[in-house]
Amino acid sequence: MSLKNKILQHLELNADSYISGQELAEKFGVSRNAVWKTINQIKNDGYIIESVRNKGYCLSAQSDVLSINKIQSLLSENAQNIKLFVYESLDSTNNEAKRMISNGFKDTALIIANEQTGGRGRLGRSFYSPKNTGIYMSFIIHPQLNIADAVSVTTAASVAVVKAIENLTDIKPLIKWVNDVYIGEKKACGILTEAVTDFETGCAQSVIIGIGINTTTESFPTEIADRAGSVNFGGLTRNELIAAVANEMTEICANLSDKSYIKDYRRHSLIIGKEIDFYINNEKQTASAVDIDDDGGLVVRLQSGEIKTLHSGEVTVRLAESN
Ligand code: BTX
Repeated sequence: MSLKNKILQHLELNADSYISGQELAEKFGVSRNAVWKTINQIKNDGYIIESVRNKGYCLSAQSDVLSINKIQSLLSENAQNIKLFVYESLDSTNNEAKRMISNGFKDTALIIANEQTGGRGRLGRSFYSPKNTGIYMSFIIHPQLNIADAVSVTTAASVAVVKAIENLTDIKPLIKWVNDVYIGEKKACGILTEAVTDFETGCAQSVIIGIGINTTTESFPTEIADRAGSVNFGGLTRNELIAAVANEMTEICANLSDKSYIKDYRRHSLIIGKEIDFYINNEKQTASAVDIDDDGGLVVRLQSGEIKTLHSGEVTVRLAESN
């Protein structure tokens, strides 16, 4: 480990308390001048470090710089086996996950990027992923589920995100079927799940769960500015939110078959009880959203009175009718 990483790790483990240059120099067997130079390098990476004469250096716990050490230290015992990868920039964390899997990667992992240059949404859409102000990450799991059950992982991931946000803030996020997380009337998170299938067994060999969360993004491209929003909860760092989502995901995935997360999904549904529009065979249909079934399907009542369950697709909420 480089001196920079050693000092950073030590400051992170003691965040918000002062450590003298002398203590760091003795601990790592280097001169105080080397410590001073290294502290400046760490500051240049974006960390907030206060230096006070006669007290030393103090890393602010509010430093919002992605850090493997910090995330690792916040992972629960059950989540400790997740291998963490943090990148400054990637085309897409889902693409990186696919590259790793095709190179034979077999572990549970979380790939995180500080920005994505080609962040992907569903159906070939893009996900705006600017530097420093969002979480762009992909879990790789190997659940050996059949394809139908693998789909439920997406539902589980949206529950993990809302629970993580609720655990750390006073915000009340809601889930818009299938898997968008809304804060107020703005989409703050999107989830893209992709499976690598074993054709012989018909099982999802590996599942990639890509999660994009806007944390402090303030301005969005014009075409999405009216729909996109951020979590933006003062003092919440990306490292904390990433670890909280990973901890929730670990718990939910360990009990995926008991479907208990569906209760949480229903509780956070933005659309149950609302009038919605959706398309079947390019034809617009209007219905009332009645329930979410145990497989994550959306149960709707059509205007004809017929009850139908949707398993995929896009719905829009008719705000005027639904208040
Ligand atoms: P989606 O197709 O439901 O959402 C994409 C749509 O949402 C876009 O067409 C646009 O209207 C809007 N949008 C684009 N960027 C944002 C944004 N930052 N915030 C809110 N709305 C936006 C949702 O697809 C799935 C997105 C998954 C993103 C993650 S990030 C990590 C991983 N890597 C990757 O390439 N994708 C996933």
